[in-house]
Amino acid sequence: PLYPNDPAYEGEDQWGLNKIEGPKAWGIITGSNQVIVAVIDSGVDLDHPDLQDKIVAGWDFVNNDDQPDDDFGHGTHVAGIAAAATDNDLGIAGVSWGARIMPVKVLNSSGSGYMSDVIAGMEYAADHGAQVLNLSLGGLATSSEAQAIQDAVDYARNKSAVVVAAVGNCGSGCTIGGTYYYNPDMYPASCQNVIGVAATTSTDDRASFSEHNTSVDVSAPGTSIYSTVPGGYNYKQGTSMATPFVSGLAALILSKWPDYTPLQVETALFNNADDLGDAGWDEYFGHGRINAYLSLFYGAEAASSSLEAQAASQSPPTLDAPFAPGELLVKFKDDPTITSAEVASVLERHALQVSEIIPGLGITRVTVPVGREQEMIAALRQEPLVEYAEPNYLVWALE
Ligand SMILES: [Ca+2]
Ligand SMILES: [Ca+2]
Ligand SMILES: [Ca+2]
Ligand SMILES: [Ca+2]
Repeated sequence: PLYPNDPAYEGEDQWGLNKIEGPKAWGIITGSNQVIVAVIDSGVDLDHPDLQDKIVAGWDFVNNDDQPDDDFGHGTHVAGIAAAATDNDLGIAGVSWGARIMPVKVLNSSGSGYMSDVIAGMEYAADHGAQVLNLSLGGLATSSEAQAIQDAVDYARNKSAVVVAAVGNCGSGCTIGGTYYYNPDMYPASCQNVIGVAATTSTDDRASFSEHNTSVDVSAPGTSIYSTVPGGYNYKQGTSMATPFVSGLAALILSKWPDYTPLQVETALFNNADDLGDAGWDEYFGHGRINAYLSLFYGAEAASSSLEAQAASQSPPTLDAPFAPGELLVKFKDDPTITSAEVASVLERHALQVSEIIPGLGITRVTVPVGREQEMIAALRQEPLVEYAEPNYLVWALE
């Protein structure tokens, strides 16, 4: 085993690192600086002394600038858990000592944002070489209406990026946007090809808030988690905090096995997790609490898609999910015989104003009269040229 000299680790403020067998894993590999973890969140404190040397260029999709600083305090915490500067006699240790952090700001100073920015952020990260996408955020959507975020997941995955997302903190019920929800499916965690992460305690119990449903693939420490915050360090809890433990471990796996596909990384994580609760996969812990040492030591051999199949067989719940008023996400069919004039005429017929085109995926954000979103969605879904039309869901930091 290898033990870092960071004071918070030595002072036993970072129980999660020992729980996942960090020291034994670090004895094998401490993490390559060739692996980039995108923290798609509220930004990162770009000059935090325990992070600044780990940060690569990113983007701020909220303010549309190249300074994705953290004005909410969530993304900085997430970044430190996955990949703080480690063994530098300062602050905390991260799961991957070497991985670099790409800050991608999609949540505003209140910790909320739009699915359209999450999609654009995922695409940006995948296009700029991130191999792990950490999404400690989520929104409500029905699976039939979450095609835009699924497209972004698939886009990233086709560029060999592993997508890791928090399953949500409404496991004992919660109020979102004035409506009470119990254990709702959160997106992107509920998309296919996403590693959904639940939260555990220092005694390997489920954190009381952690959601339990088919989106749970694995679990990781998520209570009393000490990490970086803007200007210092503090404790937070949430599936948001569990998620970067998995992202950091994915970065370690990719350091040892650089040619692994996302499926092989998932398999290494799933097959080598410490089973908790009922034997085998269960909806509280998924395949179990991650084990960094075993995931590295044995590596992946076979594909495991049982959970994805299980998730696909569930009928989607109907949710009155909060969305951006007066905005829709529309995708036109990817068909070279469709002319731009034909697209323009559809837009014109429905009096739609284009606000933004998310380039790689060809998803268009359009404005419609406030209050008429559902009516416009129904009308657009009748258009032969339209592949899908959906609300622009609101998303939140899952703390
Ligand atoms: Ca900025
Ligand atoms: Ca440190
Ligand atoms: Ca999954
Ligand atoms: Ca189990």
